[in-house]
Amino acid sequence: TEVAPGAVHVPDWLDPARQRELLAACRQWARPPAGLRTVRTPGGGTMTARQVCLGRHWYPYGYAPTAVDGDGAPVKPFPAWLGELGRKAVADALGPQAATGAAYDIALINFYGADARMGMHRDSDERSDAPVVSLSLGDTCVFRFGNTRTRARPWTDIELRSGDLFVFGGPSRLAYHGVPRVHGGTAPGELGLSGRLNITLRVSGL
Ligand code: MD3
Ligand code: FE
Repeated sequence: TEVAPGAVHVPDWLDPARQRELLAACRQWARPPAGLRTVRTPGGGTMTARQVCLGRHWYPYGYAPTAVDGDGAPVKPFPAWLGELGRKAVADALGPQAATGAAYDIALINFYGADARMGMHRDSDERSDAPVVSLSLGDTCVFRFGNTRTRARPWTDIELRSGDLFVFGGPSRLAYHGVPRVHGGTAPGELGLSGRLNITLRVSGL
């Protein structure tokens, strides 16, 4: 379903076996060095969702080759198979003509406990207008999709469940968005994940 121009939600895009494979990969990426860390904000706060990056390290607000707010280690490489998954996601959500641009080269993986949130923000640190691909695993969340002008209303609240794909291209690429709520204990039991993982795939343009 197209939620806004260029913003397409595909429920259940990953079948349970693919969800388990992606979760197993995330567990490896989360290990040190350059594993899961707490993101420090310029104002001295911390984000409640913890994060691990592939390809480049994201910090507020830019990309670096090493984990500047983690252990300082080189960021893990972005695997080719994940880039292919991103290209397939864009083709399925937006059509094959939308999936012909530069290759995906960055993944940001956010882990949410039941009390984690993400405030309304825009993703503007990439130098590319390629669509952002989002994959959800584990607990259901409320995803808040706003507008391109202000972090305030109007917005649309959508539930994202384990296995869902969301692609943000075109005019939606710079829309404000956030995660106001995670529904603890709603992950599919057979996945073996307590909490929520969101994997975003991006083209850095670097
Ligand atoms: C709309 N992640 O990593 S996923 C982020 O669930 C981020 O962890 C949230 O916002 C999460 O930056 C939301 C949906 C999402 C991701 C990236 C977007 C929506 C987006 C980039 C541009 C527009
Ligand atoms: Fe974002």
